[in-house]
This record gives sequence, structure tokens and C-alpha cells, in this order.
Amino acid sequence: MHEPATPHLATTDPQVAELVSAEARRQFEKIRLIASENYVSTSVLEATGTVLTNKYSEGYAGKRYYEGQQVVDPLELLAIGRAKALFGVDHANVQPYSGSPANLAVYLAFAEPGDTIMGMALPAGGHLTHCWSVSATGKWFRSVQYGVRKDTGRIDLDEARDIALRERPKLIFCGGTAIPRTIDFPAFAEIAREAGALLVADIAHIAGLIAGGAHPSPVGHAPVITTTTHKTLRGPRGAMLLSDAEHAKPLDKAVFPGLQGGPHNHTTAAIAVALGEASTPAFQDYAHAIVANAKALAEALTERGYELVSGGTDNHLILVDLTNKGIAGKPAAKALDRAGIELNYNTVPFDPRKPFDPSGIRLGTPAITTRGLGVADMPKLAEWMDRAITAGDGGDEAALDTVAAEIRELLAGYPMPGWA
Ligand code: DSN
Repeated sequence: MHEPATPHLATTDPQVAELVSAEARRQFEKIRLIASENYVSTSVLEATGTVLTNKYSEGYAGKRYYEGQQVVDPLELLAIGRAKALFGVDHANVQPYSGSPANLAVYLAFAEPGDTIMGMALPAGGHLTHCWSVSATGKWFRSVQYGVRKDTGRIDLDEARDIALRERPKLIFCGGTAIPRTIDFPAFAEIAREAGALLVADIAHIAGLIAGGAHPSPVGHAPVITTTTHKTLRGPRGAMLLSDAEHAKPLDKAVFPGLQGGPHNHTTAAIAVALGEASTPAFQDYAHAIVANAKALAEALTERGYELVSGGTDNHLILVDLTNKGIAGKPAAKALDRAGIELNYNTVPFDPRKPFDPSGIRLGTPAITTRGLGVADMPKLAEWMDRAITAGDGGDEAALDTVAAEIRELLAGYPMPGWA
């Protein structure tokens, strides 16, 4: 049963209640390896489902365009204070609806349409909003992109520096969605300094690792930082902008009135709760356990002959190139899902295949670590993955069912927040 319970919904709209319950059960019974997903705590779930959703609050604390902010103002200030303390920054804005609007706010604050922007290429591990061609950012700005080295699969800092010095971008984005290695913030800061660019660190994937001390922080290197709140940070779906004092005002103006209307106050409450949780010693342990699990899983997959981009991982994320296994990413991901292991197919650097049918799969350990799985479980997980991929390749439905049943049996012993 979903927790918090949904008795009113069950009475008034059983159709929706049943779907909510089915999703909770699905999340309970599956090994969830999507690198950008997690299980939020029951407290975060409760905060999200509150009457705060009823309130409009355009503006900022003390300067709103609607009355009745006696509660929302202190609530938003609480979330801001917790974000500043957790990440050690001068300024935080907790209003962006999600990661893409947060990144758009950075463009609006510090660039003009047509300016040159440098980001990591999407197929190399960057994000659409780092000025990739099909994104609005790539259409409205002049994009220059860096990638990874072919021999190491790691970010090519020499290439990034060459491009930056040649093209003199206004903004340089570092960070992305499929980077299995530590991001060298001091090196990017040096490149930005030489090129006269503003460095923007998008830490959406690794915010929880940074908060928990399991990845170096960009603070002191990148004056502007963007992040979602729902990945390793384990909060509700939302985002934040963090910055030094100098860049605070333009960011706030870009979020409101530049891009957004009223903030989602129920999300702000849940962000405050998640930030409170992330400032505990238990969260430090969690962040380190995510990385330990990823390293153990990477090792176990390598032992089974899987080729990992960059040869392994430093963080929560593993990118597998399935070319040597003779199966593409999409059919492998579908077979794995059928067998109770959820992840996404993904391009790998220099992928000869198309993005909708790429060569790789991307996986991450934030959710399974929240669930309580540990390093000792990773060889078994690699075995299940291997069996599922092999069975999927051969169309062996019975073998996929067997793996799914074994997984359900294991997970029955691991509680899930949100499922009673
Ligand atoms: N949804 C994010 C991810 O999966 O990494 C990208 O936008």
C-alpha cells in the first residue's frame, strides 16, 4: 500500500488511487538503476502532498505580489538557509521548477541570444540544456561543445581549453548526465579564467554526493551552480540555483519575473525537508555507500566481460558499452526491465548508432543504496543483469521471469519509503 495512505483518493477516484498504488508496488518489486532516480523519504512525500500547493507566491520573501505569505515566506527562507549551509554558498534560489528551467535562468541572467556558450556534447555525457543543438539553448545561442578522449573515455580538458581560448564563450558549463568520473572543477575554473568566461557547474547528478562529502565541491571554483533536487540529493522533483554574492541578483531576476510565475510551495517544503535530511551524518554514510556500491557493481560487471566507458566509475553512475556483447542498448534495457531491473539505454561516446537505438546502457546506484542494498549484493546484481541480457538476446521469456522472481524475493527483505 502507498504510504502516506490515500484513503480519500481511493474513495473519490479509485482509478487514480489504483495507479498510484500500482506504481508504488512496481517501485518496491524492481531493482531501480536509473542513475537520476531515487526513493524520497516518507517525510518528503508528506511535505509534497500538503495544502501549500494551494498558494500563489510570485516574488521573493518580503516582496510578493500576492497577500497571505505569513507561512510561505519563512518556509522559503528556511529552505534557502538550509541550502546555503549545506553547500557553503552565499546565495540560494529554491524556486526553479526543475533542472532545465534552472539552466535557462543562467542563460537569461548572464548571456544574450547569439552569444557563444560552451558545454559538454550530449552524446559525450552532457545535458540538452548545455547548448545542445536540438534544445532551445542550442537554437538561441551559438554552441561550441567539448567531449571525452577516445582513449580514456574521460573529459578532454585539453580540447575544452583549446575551444574556450579560440571561441571565447560567455558561459562554460561543466557537469552532465552520463559522466562516470570525478569532475575536475579547479581545472574548469582555470579554463574559464583564461577564456574570460563564467563557469557554471551543473551538479544535478552529484549534488547528494557533494553534500555527503563523496565528491569534491564546485564551490570556490564555479561562481554559479545549478542542480536538481531529486537525484542523489534525494528530494522532491525540483531545482536550485546556488551562487556567490556577486551573481545572486541576476539569477533571482531571471527565475522571477524572467522565466517563472509562482513557485511550487509544496515542493519548497519538501526541498527544505530533504536538505535537512542531507545535513545529517547518516546522509554522509549514504553518499559514500552510493559510490561504494557503484564501484563494486562496476567491478562485478567488468569481471563478466562488460566494457565500461572510462573503465569504471568514481561516482554513482556506470555507462556500459554493449557492442562487444552483440546486443544494442535498447533491447538490453527492455529485457532488463522485463526481468525486474530498470535502467535506460544511452549513447556512448563516439556511438555509431542513433540516440533512440544506441550502443549502451546507463545505470546508477542512488536508489538501490537508499533501499539498503550493499557492496555484497553487487556481484549477484551483475549476475542477474548478465542473465537478463543474455536471455533477452535469445528471446528466453522464461529466464527473464525467473530473474524477476528472484529479484522480488530479495527485495521483499528491503523496506521502501512510500510503501507500507
Ligand atoms: N533526466 C536527466 C537524467 O536522467 O540524467 C536528464 O535530464
